[in-house]
Amino acid sequence: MPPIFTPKPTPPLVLSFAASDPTGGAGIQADLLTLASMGCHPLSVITALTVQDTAGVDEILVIDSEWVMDQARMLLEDVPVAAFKLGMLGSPESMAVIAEILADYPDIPVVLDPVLASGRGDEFTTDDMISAMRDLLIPQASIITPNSHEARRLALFDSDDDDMDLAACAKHLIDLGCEYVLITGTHETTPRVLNSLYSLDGHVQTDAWDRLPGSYHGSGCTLASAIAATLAYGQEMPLAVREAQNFTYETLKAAFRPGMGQYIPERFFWAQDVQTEGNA
Ligand code: PXL
Repeated sequence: MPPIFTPKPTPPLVLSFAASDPTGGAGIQADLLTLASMGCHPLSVITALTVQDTAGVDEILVIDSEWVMDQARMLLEDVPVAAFKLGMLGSPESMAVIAEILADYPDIPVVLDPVLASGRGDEFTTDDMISAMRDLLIPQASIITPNSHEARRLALFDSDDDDMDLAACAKHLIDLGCEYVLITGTHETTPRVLNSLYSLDGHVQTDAWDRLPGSYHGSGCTLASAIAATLAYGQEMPLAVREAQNFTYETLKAAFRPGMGQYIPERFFWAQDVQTEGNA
């Protein structure tokens, strides 16, 4: 008798809206690697192309918002998505069409990484985009994951209160309508990196991590995708956020430097271990 073919169960599907980073460090490539490494199947809608190397971004080609919409709509008619992840979205028009799509799937968790600039300072955003993010996307997000610079920029956008500390910024962002805010502390001067999670009830948890020596390209994309993966597996938010940080920390410890610029997180650190053991 021929062997009976039993189809394998489909892993959780996570749809990432993001821009291409040819280095594979950040952007959609970071999301695909992270989601795959965490056992999800990644779906992708490309919002922009960048020309960059590990040292910086040279050019950005924004994809027309109609194309962004068509890519997503066709996919969503076909397959059931367990979580959405939003990275660099390219234009206020694309943000508007993505907001419409999210509104049609209100039960699917949304992880919004409010990418305003690269970690190296390349600027990605206009005031129109910050407005669209605040008005259309943050209200639909299950969690947003700004670093401390992004949290201040997003919160202070409509405020003159320069004295707002990060907890006050978090409250301001929660008031825009998202369920959780995770503010990452890499850019602060604390001895350890402090990542703090807030909800409508206020401060939920702070996780502290040793400062690693390198400068990393794509750590924020990795963290946000890892949260999307853990949510797609049904984890509750506080635990999802902690597990995603754990995963990200491992990728940074195993990071490599392929060119003359920043280090790239090793999203398959666990496969490397297996390989080394196999060769021993
Ligand atoms: O890390 C934010 C980010 C997101 N998306 C793309 C990027 C970067 C940073 O450089 O290039 C495409």
